[in-house]
Amino acid sequence: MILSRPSKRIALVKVKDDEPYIPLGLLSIAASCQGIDDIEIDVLDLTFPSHQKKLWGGNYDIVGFTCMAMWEDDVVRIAREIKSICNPVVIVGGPHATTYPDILTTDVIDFIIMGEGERSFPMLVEILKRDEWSHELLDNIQNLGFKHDNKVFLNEIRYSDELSALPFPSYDLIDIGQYQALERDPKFLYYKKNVLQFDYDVEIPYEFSRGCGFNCIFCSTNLIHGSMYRNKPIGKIMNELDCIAHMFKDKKIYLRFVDNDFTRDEKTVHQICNHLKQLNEDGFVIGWYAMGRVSDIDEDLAKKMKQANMKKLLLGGECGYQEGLERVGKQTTILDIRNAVDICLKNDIYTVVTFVIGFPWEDIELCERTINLALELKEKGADTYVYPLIPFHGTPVHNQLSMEGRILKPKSSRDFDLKKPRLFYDHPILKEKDIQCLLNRFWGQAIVKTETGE
Ligand code: B12
Ligand code: SF4
Repeated sequence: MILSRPSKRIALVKVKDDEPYIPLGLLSIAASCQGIDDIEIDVLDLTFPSHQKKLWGGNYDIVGFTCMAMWEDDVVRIAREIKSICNPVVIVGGPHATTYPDILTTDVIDFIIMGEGERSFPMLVEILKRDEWSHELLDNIQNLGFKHDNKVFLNEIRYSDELSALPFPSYDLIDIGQYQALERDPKFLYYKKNVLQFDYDVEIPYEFSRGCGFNCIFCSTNLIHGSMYRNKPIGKIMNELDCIAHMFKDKKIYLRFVDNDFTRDEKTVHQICNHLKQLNEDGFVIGWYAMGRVSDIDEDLAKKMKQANMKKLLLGGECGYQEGLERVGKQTTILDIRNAVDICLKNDIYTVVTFVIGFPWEDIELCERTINLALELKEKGADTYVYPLIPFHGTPVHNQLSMEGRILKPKSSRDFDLKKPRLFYDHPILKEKDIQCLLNRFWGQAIVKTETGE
């Protein structure tokens, strides 16, 4: 029997990272190509040495990278290396390709896909299969960025109106055992805090909604998935949860809902909770984690989520003073934050609240008010984090600072890391050392409290 090589070999790549996780976006666009004949897709997570080897030796025709802001330098470096080996077509998608389409001017990047990729990526693959393509053909692909005669063309970006047609992500393209092993590697503290903290085997990401309907000045999610909140029909969600439960039935699953606002649609959340409770009663072991909005949390919802085996809830606190919340556009109140935390802790939900300091209008006193609220909630029993503001490309705060000429170019894209106590722009009042002192105060006090068990 003669085995013929598929006409296009495609690698979908996530660069090596210090926080390992299953790249859901790549699994979703891989699934969107299922109807295309004569292609072969590998999803490669370069955190694994075996995947690095596969990329270098795989003789791929198309290499698609998912890219967050902090990965830009790695993506460009690897694209350059792989171009010199087998000269594939290089496509970049994900948050950074969307919010910073200028990345397309890099010589080794041929195409970008901005926003959601499930419609545009398979259309592009179909065209690339022909080995020659015209400007006119590319013009018809929404969300695509391409180059022609040394000029960059960015097509119109469209977001899905509803999610019923989204494909079930190709979880079958990942080796779950590799991720499970990684999660036990002491280097990866992030996972220790999630999967291991609650004694699960492996974290599986899942998404049932997109958009959030708000427009906080520091957030780029609206650009990536659109501003309108919409979710999959409940029947589809239940089917997909069943599929995940069965696919990984020999594992204790730690399900990560990646939705911006899990708690947004009360009816759907109640139905999801009932279903997860039922799956656990049927013998599957599924704990889960989600991100919610403080103003959505009430006693009834918290009880329901706890009964369905919710292990952890992340809430965006953002600011410790009301005027800050208003200027950020969060549309919540300080009272909402305190209430939500009280309710979650009362219902024995492990609650994480994140805050941001260093907004353009803030002085030390305002930042301290945020730190004080974070410490107050920590003292009550929540797990709180305070991060410096990173003005990501395309966000309202970035646009404003950029107009004022205040954005500082980092030495490396890896600096776009919230864990680094940095100032990413020329702040009118604060200096970088102020941010460092403020964060030291938070972490110093936070650690003392935890260590002494106060
Ligand atoms: C879950 C999550 C995490 C998880 C897992 C990360 C992940 N990307 O899966 C964890 C907790 C690890 C994480 C960490 C961080 N995150 Co995060 N995270 C998210 C979140 C909430 C969901 C991501 C997701 O799975 N979405 C669902 C999938 C289906 O969508 P997607 O990945 O965007 O993919 C779609 C498109 O982007 C596109 N696409 C993506 N890749 C590709 C590739 C190709 C070739 C193509 C054609 C298309 C394409 O098609 C996909 C389908 O439509 C997003 C916000 C959001 N709602 O998207 C933030 C988000 C991605 N995170 C963000 C940030 C900043 C971070 C951190 C840097 C924060 C920090 N601590 O410093 C870290 C960095 C992580 C690291 N060290 O690598 C930012 C990125 C901003 C930016 N411009 O880069 C986002 C957008 C949140 C925000 N508020 O703006 N994150
Ligand atoms: S921070 Fe949350 S509420 Fe605000 S725009 Fe982003 S996802 Fe929406």
